[in-house]
Amino acid sequence: MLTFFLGCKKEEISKCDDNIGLFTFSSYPIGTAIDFNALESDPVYKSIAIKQFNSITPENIFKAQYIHPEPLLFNWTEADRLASFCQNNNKRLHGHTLIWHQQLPQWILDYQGSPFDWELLMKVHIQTVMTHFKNKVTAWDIVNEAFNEDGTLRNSIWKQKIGDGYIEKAFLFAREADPSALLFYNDFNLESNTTKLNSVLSFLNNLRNRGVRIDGIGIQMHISTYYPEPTQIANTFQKIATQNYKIHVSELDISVNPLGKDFVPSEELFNEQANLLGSLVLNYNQIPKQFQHGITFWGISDKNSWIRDFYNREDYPLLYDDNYLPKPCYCKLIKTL
Ligand code: 9MR
Repeated sequence: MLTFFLGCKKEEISKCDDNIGLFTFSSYPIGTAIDFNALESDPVYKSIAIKQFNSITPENIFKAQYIHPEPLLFNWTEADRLASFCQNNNKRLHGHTLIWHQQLPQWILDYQGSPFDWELLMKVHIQTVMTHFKNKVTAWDIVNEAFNEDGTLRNSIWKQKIGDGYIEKAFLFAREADPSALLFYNDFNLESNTTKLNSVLSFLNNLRNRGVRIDGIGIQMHISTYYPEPTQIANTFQKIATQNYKIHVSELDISVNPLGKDFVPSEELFNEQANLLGSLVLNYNQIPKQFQHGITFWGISDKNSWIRDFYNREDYPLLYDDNYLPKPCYCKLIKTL
């Protein structure tokens, strides 16, 4: 029943046959977050990842909890397998994420030490991971979600232990570890919350004025058919690009049920989802080329999306339905790229 509403019309996807991927329609990278377990266990998932996308962001396995489980232990096994997958299939690997307040291992949460000890811990984490993936990861989300919605700095464990200067230090340590990697600041709601966007921009500009190199901003864009307005998205792209930051639409999904109501699927709603994606892409196309880092979807099929688990609600936020059939937003993407 749902598949009927979700599916593209056959003639619409005929342009995209088995050997052609989404990225072949685009002048900038088209990415997906990869759920490593799905990649290794689900051949359909894997073949779509290979065929359709040319940029990969690890959804979880590069986060400190997985990659740095003990003070002196780095677990490279899965991350290395993903890096080889990217190399073998000619995919860009976007590293996500080094400094965040979530998905930290217990030993970091329990760590006792002076601000200097914490700074050293952060340095070792950033530099060990970045050095390990030198020439394999071309860009990194160095700091993730450091701001509150009111534009103040989030009181994360890093801010508590090191002070407000932790962001500057994280970027400096990163640059030292891999001078050729692109360094990003990544956050959510930047497209809908002007106060937050302005704070992030003035904070990063201030760091730049002090000589810290920051290459780009990841706008996550966990958005919905209810908000934001396409003009807000356009204004956000404009504002960031005019201040000389690359823009990565870094975690795109479009919820069709953000309020978690009893869900009534309709063709109209999935067309609305497609139209919002279409206008986002048309606006992204307007950004000067040197600032287009790419558009990354936060998953492949609705069934793999974090949203269902996290919010415990029925939702269909991605390009493919639960049976891996392309949805109207997929067709719209091909038309607008
Ligand atoms: O998609 C990720 C999910 O599998 C994890 O359980 C979750 C843990 O908080 O993190 C999700 O990814 C997040 C990303 O790393 C940062 N921005 C928000 C994403 C969705 O929560």
